[in-house]
Amino acid sequence: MSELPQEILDVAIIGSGFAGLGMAIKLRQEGRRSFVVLEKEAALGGTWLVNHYPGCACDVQSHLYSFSFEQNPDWSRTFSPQSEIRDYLEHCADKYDVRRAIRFGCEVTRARFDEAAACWELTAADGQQLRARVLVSGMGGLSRPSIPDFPGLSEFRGYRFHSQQWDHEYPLEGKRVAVIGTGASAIQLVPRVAEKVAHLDLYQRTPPWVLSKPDFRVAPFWRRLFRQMPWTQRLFRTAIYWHLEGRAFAFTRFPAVMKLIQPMARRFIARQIRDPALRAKLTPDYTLGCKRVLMANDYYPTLDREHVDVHSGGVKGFTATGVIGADGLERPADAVILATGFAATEPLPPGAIIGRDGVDIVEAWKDTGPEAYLGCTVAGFPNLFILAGPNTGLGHSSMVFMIESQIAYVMDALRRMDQDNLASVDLKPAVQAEYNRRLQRRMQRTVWETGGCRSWYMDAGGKNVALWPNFTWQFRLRTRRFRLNDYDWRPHPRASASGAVATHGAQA
Ligand code: N01
Repeated sequence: MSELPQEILDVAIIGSGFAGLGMAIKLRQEGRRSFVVLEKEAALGGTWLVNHYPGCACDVQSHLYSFSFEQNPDWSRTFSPQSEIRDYLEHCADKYDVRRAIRFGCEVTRARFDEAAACWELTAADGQQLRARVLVSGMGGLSRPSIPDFPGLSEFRGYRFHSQQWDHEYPLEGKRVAVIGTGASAIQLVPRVAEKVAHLDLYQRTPPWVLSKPDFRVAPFWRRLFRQMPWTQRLFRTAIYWHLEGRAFAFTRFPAVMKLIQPMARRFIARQIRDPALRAKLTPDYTLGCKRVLMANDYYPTLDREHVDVHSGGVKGFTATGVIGADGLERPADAVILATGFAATEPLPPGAIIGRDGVDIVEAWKDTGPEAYLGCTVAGFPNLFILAGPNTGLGHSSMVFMIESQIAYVMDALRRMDQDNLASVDLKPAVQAEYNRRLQRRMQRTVWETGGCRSWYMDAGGKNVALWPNFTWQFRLRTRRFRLNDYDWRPHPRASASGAVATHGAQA
């Protein structure tokens, strides 16, 4: 292990997806030079780099699912494919000159707050160490694949991989393949896999509600218009924003409205699935919106094909040669694709983030589940800012909007720390508790709580730790200013010795 470096950087950012990259760009734009982005992969892009399964695309309109300060007139479709989003992020890194701040292949395995020096000590997998005053996590909540502990899985001798670890080298042609899961990833990849394989068995535990996807090619006329008159694109973006924002009414305030959309979704199934038994299997019994509402035009037609079978009830286990369904029957499989989602309620492994008094963030969250203030700061973890943290996810709009709101909050915090010569800011436990008490009270009225389903938004205790139960503009308003009153803080030792912050006093 290398020695601790003497230099203390201003900011260390973990991850180079929308969150980490957006943070780096804002730091650069403000003329800050003392920062680094630590990226475990060999390239940037975060979730849009590592998820590259066939059919991978965004299910939020690209003209909104992009940075507000870098609108792209050249999106090829209303919902762009993964490769285009990854290229867009590459473009942003170059245009805003942040690539040189990224250390690729640097996986941070441990971050520990050093109370005396008021900085974070980071250790990477290869033993490299660095220190930074402020740590910004851009790791996202959906980066750790969830691989259920299916009985017999390790004995399965065929090929298997998770949707996030797609192996494009594996030839699917002519194979008998099992796909497990019917979430957002599965419905995108199943049609592409079905095109190639001899037989596909899809293991569904809970059917999703699926609506048609208004996915169109963006005609050259519109691209030209957006390029030549950028205000037209801003107008378009604003229209999409408010169109989607209107849905928050139904998701968070009047879930009964969701039931009015269900007949339309049922008709969508009926139009595309001929067999009544299969239709019944694919029709959810919970309120639309309780789990993520999915959009696809080719999912149901794929399930209606002769060589595709849907098996309800999930998976009982595995044998060396196949999968045992809920009906107890074993079906042979050459390959198994686990589209089983992410460990969203356990976003960090134990030992990764150690705060004040040596407390592990996993331990701090033991009783409450992941919780933060504005999804960003956690009591006992000074100078740590989490982007896309607990309860910032959305069921109805673009995460990039939430991320940009939080970035503005972090920038304001940095300015405030500089201005007042603060060494550390640590969220007051009472602020965190009150914020989350109100948030969870607000949550009770949402479709995620009342809709009669079990989703990945909930932790083991049934608490929704993933989603923001309100309008996104309300989140934007709340994150506009960093309020020092919400924090205990310590002045910088030099400032305190010189009396520069005497009027504030140390509250740590
Ligand atoms: O994961 P999921 P995902 N036995 O958790 C099933 C984002 N995303 O990767 O519904 C049997 O939704 C599970 O069944 P059930 C988006 O936020 C965005 O598809 O729990 N089955 C479910 O069917 C999304 O919500 C895009 O009963 C088991 C599936 O596996 C999030 O990522 C695209 C099981 C997991 O579905 C996650 O999506 C893709 C078990 N033990 C993803 N455990 C965009 O376009 C799990 N399942 C932006």
